[in-house]
Amino acid sequence: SDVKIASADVVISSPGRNFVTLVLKTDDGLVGLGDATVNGRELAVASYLRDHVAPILIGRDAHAIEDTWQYLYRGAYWRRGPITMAAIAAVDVALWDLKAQAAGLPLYQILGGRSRNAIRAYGHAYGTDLDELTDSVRALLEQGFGAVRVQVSTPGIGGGYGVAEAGDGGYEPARGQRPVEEPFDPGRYVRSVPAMFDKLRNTFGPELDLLHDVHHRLTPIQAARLGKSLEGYAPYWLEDVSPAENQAALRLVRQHTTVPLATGETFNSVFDYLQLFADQSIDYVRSSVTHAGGITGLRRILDMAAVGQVKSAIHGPTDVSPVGLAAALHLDLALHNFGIQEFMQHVDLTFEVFDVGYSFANGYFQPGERPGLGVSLDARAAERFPYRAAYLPVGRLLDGTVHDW
Ligand code: GCO
Ligand code: MG
Repeated sequence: SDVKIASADVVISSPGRNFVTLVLKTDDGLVGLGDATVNGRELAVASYLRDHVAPILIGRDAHAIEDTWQYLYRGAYWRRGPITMAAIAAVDVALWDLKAQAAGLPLYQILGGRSRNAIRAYGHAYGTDLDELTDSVRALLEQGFGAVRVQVSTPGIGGGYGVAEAGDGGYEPARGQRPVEEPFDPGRYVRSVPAMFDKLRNTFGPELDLLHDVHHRLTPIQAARLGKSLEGYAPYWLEDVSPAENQAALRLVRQHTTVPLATGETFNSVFDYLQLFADQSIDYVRSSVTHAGGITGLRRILDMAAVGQVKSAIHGPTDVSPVGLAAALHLDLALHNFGIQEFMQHVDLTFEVFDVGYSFANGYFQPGERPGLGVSLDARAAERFPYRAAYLPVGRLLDGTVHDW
C-alpha cells in the first residue's frame, strides 16, 4: 500500500509496574500500539527498538505485516530470544492495530471473526496458608471466575511463588534495585501440594477448575511424582513443572501422569515447541503475544498446536501490558483452538496511562468493538510514571544453591 510508517517511538512508563510500549504512526495519521514489556529486562527491548528497529521502519509500507515480520526476524541474523522476539512482537501488534483501524474493524474481525460467544478467563488466588488461599479462591468465585490458579506458601518456608505478603496490594514479583532471593525446597514443596488440592476440593467440590503453577522448579522425575500424587484431584493443569528448555523432560512426565501440562510463557518461537508437539507432551501453549513474536508469531505456534488438539492459554500476568492483553483477547476470540485466558488484574494506576476497550464480567472477557486493538496510550500521563529498576527474584535452595525461580 502507499501508507507509510512515519514515526516509531518507544514509551517506557511505570503506572503500577514498568511497561514498554511501541507507538507507530502512519503518514495518514493513524496510531498503532505494540507491547514490548520483558519483565526485569525492559530497557534492553527499548534499546533494541529505539536503536536498531525504529530507524529501519520509517518509510516502510505500514500494511506489509508479514514482510515486516520476516524482514525483522531474518534480517536480524541473530534469531530468536526474548528481547528480539518481544521487539518484533511490538512492531507486529502495532501494524495489526493499524491495519484493523484502517479497515474500521475490531482486530478479531481481521483475524477471522468471532469463533465463540466470550473468552473464558482464570484468576489468581494465593495465600500464606490454606485458610488464606481458600478465602482468596472464594473472592474470585464471587467475581464469577470458574477457573482459578491456586498458589500457597510451602509450610516452614513461607513466601513462595505467586504469594504476595500481606498488605502488598497484590502480587508483583519484580521489584527493587537488586533481585530478592527466595528460598525453595523441592521435597517440602512436593509433599505439601496434595494437601492444598485436598482442602480446595473438599471446600469447593469437583466442578471448579483448579490450575497450579510449579514455575520451573522440579526435576522431571519430581514432576512425575507430583502429577501422580494429584491424579485424584483432577487439576485443570500443572504449569511449568520443569525447566521447559529441556523439552524431553515432559516426555518423561507424560509417561507417569494424566494431569494436563501447560508450558511456554518463557518461550519465544515455534522452535521451542516443536518437540513438545511431536511428543504430544503438552496440552496448553502458554506464550503471550508480547513474548512470542506478536500476533504473527503466536498465531503460527497455535495453528501448529491445533494439529495435536493443543489449546491456547495465553500468558496474561500484569507484566503483559493492557496493549498485550488486548492483542491476546482479539486472538482468543478468533482462534478455534482456544483454551483459556490468564487474567492477573492490572492495578488501577495502569489505566491512567492505558485506555482499553476490552471488558471482563462474570469470568469472561470481550475484546470490544473499537476499531483495531481498542487501546490508547496517554503519553502525557505516561510521563508521570518514570521507569524504575525492578528485578524478578532469584531462587535458592535451603543450602544456598541457586535454583529455578
Ligand atoms: C504466570 C507467570 C508469571 C511470571 C511472570 C514473570 O503464570 O503468570 O508464571 O507469574 O512469574 O510473568 O514476569
Ligand atoms: Mg506461569
